[in-house]
Amino acid sequence: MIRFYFHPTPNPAKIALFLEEAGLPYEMVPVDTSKGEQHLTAFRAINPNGKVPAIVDTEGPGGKEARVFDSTAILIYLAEKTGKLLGSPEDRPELLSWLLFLASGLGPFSGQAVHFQFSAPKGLDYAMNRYRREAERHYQVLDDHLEGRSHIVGDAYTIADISAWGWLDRAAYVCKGADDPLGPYPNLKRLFETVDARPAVARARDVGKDHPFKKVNDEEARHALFPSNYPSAA
Ligand SMILES: N[C@@H](CCC(=O)N[C@@H](CS)C(=O)NCC(=O)O)C(=O)O
Repeated sequence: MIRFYFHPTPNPAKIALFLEEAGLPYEMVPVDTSKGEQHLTAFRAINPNGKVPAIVDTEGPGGKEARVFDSTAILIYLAEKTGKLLGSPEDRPELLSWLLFLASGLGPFSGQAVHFQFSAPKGLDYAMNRYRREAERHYQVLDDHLEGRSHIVGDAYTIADISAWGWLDRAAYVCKGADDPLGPYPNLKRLFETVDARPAVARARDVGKDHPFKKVNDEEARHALFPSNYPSAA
């Protein structure tokens, strides 16, 4: 059994999609990051970085309970555990390269682009432009790579496509104000639409639907999500 620590945001969404694709039994454990539940001692024992997603595999290596945190680590762990969505062994160098590109580039730059366009104080144009343009540059790298290819790695659907989907799903926020945010990247748009049409995506989107996650972006939420902005409280 997998315990899946979840909030309805892009990085946990990747794991929801993998679990649904693989048909692994799992129990969703809500972590309401707007209420600060990611900072609770019990959760920090599972992810010392205080972020979602994280999992506990009650039957980890050697039959022992194991924690895994960070979406890319979880995707690799679960893909290796199940033998699913890893692509072919010859493509492993490409898979690792693109997974790390997504984990260290597309994801963080997309996240910061959203932060500076929606949450940061007004007037920080340099930072806003820097992160948005870097996110768009990562879109372009992927779009160029996908020319003449059906998927990011090899010719099959893998965890690299799942990883990309998690953040591409938020392109309208990353590219604030754009009518068709993926329009300038036709190969990337095609990949997103191909993944997004999978039946498992509809199931992944339903994860946590019945839990009353906090939606209000008030002072409590800002303290919980951006604690480094409040050093005196740390
Ligand atoms: N590198 C991490 C990033 C995790 C992350 O930033 N998660 C966000 C949700 S998408 C989160 O927990 N935000 C709440 C917080 O930062 O306190 C991963 O890929 O899992």
